[in-house]
Amino acid sequence: RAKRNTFIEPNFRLYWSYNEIENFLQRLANEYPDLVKKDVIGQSIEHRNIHGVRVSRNAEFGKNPIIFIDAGTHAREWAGIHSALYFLHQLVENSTVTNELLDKVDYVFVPVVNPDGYAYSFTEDRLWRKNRRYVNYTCQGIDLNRNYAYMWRYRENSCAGTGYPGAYALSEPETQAMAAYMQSFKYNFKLYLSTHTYGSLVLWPFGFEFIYVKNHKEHHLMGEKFRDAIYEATGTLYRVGNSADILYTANGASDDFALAYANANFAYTLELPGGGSAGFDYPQSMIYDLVRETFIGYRQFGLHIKER
Ligand code: ING
Ligand code: ZN
Repeated sequence: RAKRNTFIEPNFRLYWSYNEIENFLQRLANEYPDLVKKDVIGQSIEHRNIHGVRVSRNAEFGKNPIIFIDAGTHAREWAGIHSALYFLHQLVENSTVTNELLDKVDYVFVPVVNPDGYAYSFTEDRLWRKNRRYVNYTCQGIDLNRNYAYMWRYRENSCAGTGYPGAYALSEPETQAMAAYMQSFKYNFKLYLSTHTYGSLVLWPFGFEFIYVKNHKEHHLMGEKFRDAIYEATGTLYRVGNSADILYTANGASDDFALAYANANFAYTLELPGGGSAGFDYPQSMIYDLVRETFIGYRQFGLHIKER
């Protein structure tokens, strides 16, 4: 007998605490055991669980092409976390809308790569970015998006507010958890999306140097689908391009790692639109519109992967 859909629409007009996010992920796993599997992929510096969520209609995960989506690598980028959570919610709980996205594609989410930073940005410092490793009195936090094991420390090295890559590649439990989780799928990804804010940009590799990935034309095309669908729906205009060209170079980032080390066919960093006084502190009053807008873009990625 078909189960009645009795879920209570989660409140995407609010920012959720880490605890609320964990409860949401657990609820999805409990309520949709055939569709959703939740993994604890590791623990942060302060011993919080880092969660991964697999969504697939097949009993055997990864029979379909896999799309891997991360968010919350940088603590203050709350709008990215909630956009990923909303996409996950739509996939699982609004299947009349997302049927087309699940029939030929499997999804992996790590919605909060940096839970310590996220919690810290909630209670102590709204603009905190890095993880919560104590290095020394003047240097606190590793930039997790400089700590991945591809071209690690190719350029930067200082412990400035952004960009500190850590003592060695994958020195941090958060990036170790990500690398191990990627490996657990045998590096068999079609598409990797790393969700950040801000700048309204769709960035394709490489980021470490002014070098274009081999299939940059298809990267660009897929990015334009994301851009055009959102522009049509809401008028928000993204730019699509190479990270180094249209933003800046960055080494040890997750997208380069996913592509060059973890073998993904496509990898992007998404910079969602900015808001608030610092750009990263996107106002809560606007978050519901943003997560729905970002969904329109994520959907295009799903459709492109499904149809190629
Ligand atoms: N931006 C990304 C950063 O880690 C980036 C931009 C990613 C550039 C990957 C190049 C390669 O700095 C934010 N907002 O974090
Ligand atoms: Zn970021």
